[in-house]
Formats: sequence, C-alpha cells, structure tokens
Amino acid sequence: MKGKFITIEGGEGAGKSTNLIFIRQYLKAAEKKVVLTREPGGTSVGEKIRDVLLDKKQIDISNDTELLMMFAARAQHIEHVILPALNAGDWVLCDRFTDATYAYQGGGRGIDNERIATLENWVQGTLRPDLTLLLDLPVEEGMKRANKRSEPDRFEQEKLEFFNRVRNAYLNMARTNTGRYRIVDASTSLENVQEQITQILDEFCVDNIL
Ligand code: T5A
Repeated sequence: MKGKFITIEGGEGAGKSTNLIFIRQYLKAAEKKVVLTREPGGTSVGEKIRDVLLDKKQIDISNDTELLMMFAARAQHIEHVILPALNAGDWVLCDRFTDATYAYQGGGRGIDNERIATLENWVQGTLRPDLTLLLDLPVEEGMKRANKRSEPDRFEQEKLEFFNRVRNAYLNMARTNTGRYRIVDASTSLENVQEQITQILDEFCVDNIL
C-alpha cells in the first residue's frame, strides 16, 4: 500500500471536522493527493446507514444492531473508497474509524472488545490507520460546542456518563497504542490546537521520509 491512512477521533464537538480541513490543507501544501472522508458514511450506502444511526427518532436500535450497522457501512467504505485510494498512493483522512466503535459501542454501550475485534479483523483484514489524532477535551465543553452548532442527534441525546465512558475508552486506547496515537489537547483555542496538529504532522512526515 503506497498511501497513508490518517484518522481523527474524539468525543462530540471536539473539532474533528474543523481540523480535518486544516490537515487537508497541510498535506496539499506538501503536494499530497488527499481523500477526505468520514464514518459512518463515505459511500452512498454508508451515508444511508449513517442517516438511520443518527436519526433521533430511531429509539429502538439494539446495541448489536448498532455495532453491525457501523461495520456494514465500514465494509462498503473500505472496499469502495479507502483501499482504492491507498492503493493509488493517495492519503486518506477519515473523520472517525474503528476506534470510534471501541469507544462508543465498547466503552459507551458496554459491548465486549473481543466481539468488536472479531468484526474488525473480518472487515478490515490487516488494514489499520498509520496515524490517529485523538482530540481530547472535557465532555461538557465538547457538548456545548456541538449544541451551539446543530440539533442533538441520536448519540448526542445520551447522558454525560455515557460520554465520560467514551472519553475514557479513547484515552485508554491512546495510552496503549502509543505507536500510532497522538493526543491533542482540544480544550484550548483553535489556533493552539492547530499548532499541536502541525507539530504532529511535521514529525509524522519526517518519520515517513516525505
Ligand atoms: N459513532 C461513529 C459510533 O458510535 N461508532 C462508530 O464506529 C462511528 C464511526 C457520528 C456519531 O456516530 C458515532 C459517534 C458520533 O456520535 P459525527 O457527526 O461524526 O457523528 O461526530 P460528532 O462528534 O457528532 O461530530 P461533530 O461535528 O459534533 O464534532 P466535531 O466534528 O468534532 O466538531 P466540529 O469541528 O464540527 O466543531 C464543533 C464546533 O466547535 C467549534 C467549531 O467551529 C464548531 O462550531 N470549534 C471550536 N470552538 C472553540 N475552540 C476550538 N478549539 C474549536 N474547535 C472547533
């Protein structure tokens, strides 16, 4: 595989979408061809699955159904968008990926990590991100930002404890996968967040002799 796979993770309103645009600009300036995408979603089938998953009227989706829908969308996304781009040498920037499943369906809903790992291995084979940026900030601050921007979706209606479990699951993954994870303090000004991201990308690009 010639391209690089970068994912951005974090709780609600952490600034993922905002900073993905910034990362795209950084990479374009370094003359990389970039594919910007998101999960759940990224394909026409995946976006339909996303609509159902985020629809706050869908109150009776069971935890296993939610998990399987995430991976159904992901299977389509990998086959039709992510792998073709990486094989063509493009850099893929993805707003959330499987770490979100470990954080939300694992940490948040309480589904066993081994069950998630089975689906991960099945759907992804050996595909894993090369670099994951975790935008970390207190849950209350992220919810305030998200609520200012738009109406709460199905996930955003969960209680504070749910999002604290999600945050802890992300931080545990970051601390145990130091090779590909970088934690960004997302509670500060956008300017400061983007300085941290620039430093991480500078190091990543040097390590990858780019
Ligand atoms: N999900 C997803 C799962 O449960 N399992 C999975 O496997 C996957 C893939 C997807 C939902 O699906 C769940 C998780 C999610 O609940 P989403 O839209 O991708 O939903 O995720 P959200 O977190 O809901 O996305 P948001 O758009 O709310 O958050 P972002 O993208 O992190 O934040 P962003 O960039 O839109 O910023 C929010 C607001 O804050 C401002 C921005 O201008 C914007 O108004 N902002 C700042 N303000 C002050 N200081 C800063 N540093 C700021 N940075 C941004």
